[in-house]
Amino acid sequence: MSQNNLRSPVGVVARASRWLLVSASLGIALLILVHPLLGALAAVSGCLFVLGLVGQRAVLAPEIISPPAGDAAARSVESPPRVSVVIPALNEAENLRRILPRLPRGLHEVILVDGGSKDGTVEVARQKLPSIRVIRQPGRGKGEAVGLGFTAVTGDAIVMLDADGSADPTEIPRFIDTLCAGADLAKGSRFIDGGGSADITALRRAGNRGLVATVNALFGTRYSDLCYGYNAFWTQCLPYFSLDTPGFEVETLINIQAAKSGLVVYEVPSFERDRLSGASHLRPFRDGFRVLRIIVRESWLNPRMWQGRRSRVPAVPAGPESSRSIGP
Ligand SMILES: Nc1nc2c(ncn2[C@@H]2O[C@H](COP(=O)(O)OP(=O)(O)OP(=O)(O)O)[C@@H](O)[C@H]2O)c(=O)[nH]1
Ligand SMILES: [Mg+2]
Repeated sequence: MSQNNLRSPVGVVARASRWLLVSASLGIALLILVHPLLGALAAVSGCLFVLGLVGQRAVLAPEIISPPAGDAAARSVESPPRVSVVIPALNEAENLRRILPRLPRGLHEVILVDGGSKDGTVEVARQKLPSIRVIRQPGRGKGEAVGLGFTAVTGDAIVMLDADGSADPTEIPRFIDTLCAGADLAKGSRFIDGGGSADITALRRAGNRGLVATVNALFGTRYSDLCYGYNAFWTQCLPYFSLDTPGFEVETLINIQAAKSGLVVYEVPSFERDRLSGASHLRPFRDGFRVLRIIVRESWLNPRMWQGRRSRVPAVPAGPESSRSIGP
């Protein structure tokens, strides 16, 4: 839908319902933050949310647009593709010691973006994988780290892999198979058949559910998961992403911008393990609000959102991947 269409009656309904959704989300967020006594606010917010949802659904329902970049056959990548793995890491020496040997053979490159670790992360990484490329991150934040890693990639496909051991490196071939099956973005999901999590708390699960419902309503997607760090995409899709956010909201941003750009997104079942050792860097409330902020911002920026109606197709069945090799 173009800018002009946004001035039509349909566009007005779309904008109004977006306002409703945004104000409802903010109301609910405020409620959680301040006090449960604000039940009235919750009720109003809930009503607004439902109204907004109905409005968005009504407007988005007829929109089905072909993807501009989804034709895998038209993509000039080598077969099999050269796979680059980008690993953001902050004090993950013990975990890297255990996950790097589990990477599949045949990877084109592994890029570690170190956020100034003090525990010998870089040394351990070099010891376990001498070919690893290390980038020192000048600032802070996972978002900044993966953004830096992406700019250094020389392969055809990029896999984002956390360093804490929660993402199983033997699932990488499943993500690559999904890209080769026609996806632009192979998006890991813990909440479809074959996926799961041993790591997510009830609070985070609820937050993720609310945020994913908001994104689906606003952007016409049918995602089952939103804030999950295990994803893969073709390097050629990088221009569709404008990753200007430093923190944990980076995955949400990628998922939203993929939808807004009409990229083909397939969800891939993935099992999130408990982090092997060390402490989480994520703070649920702070980072939850940052995710919400990005959702709101993206719903106002450049309303290409109307293009994004991609199906959720787990292209490759879940199952234990062997230590099979990928790449040339
Ligand atoms: N380079 C860099 N990496 C970071 C930074 N913050 C987090 N990371 C890495 O990003 C990945 C995800 O961080 P986690 O702390 O595991 O966050 P999470 O997976 O969302 O939360 P948990 O489920 O609690 O583990 C890990 O590999 C971290 O080491 C940072 O500031 N710089
Ligand atoms: Mg983690």
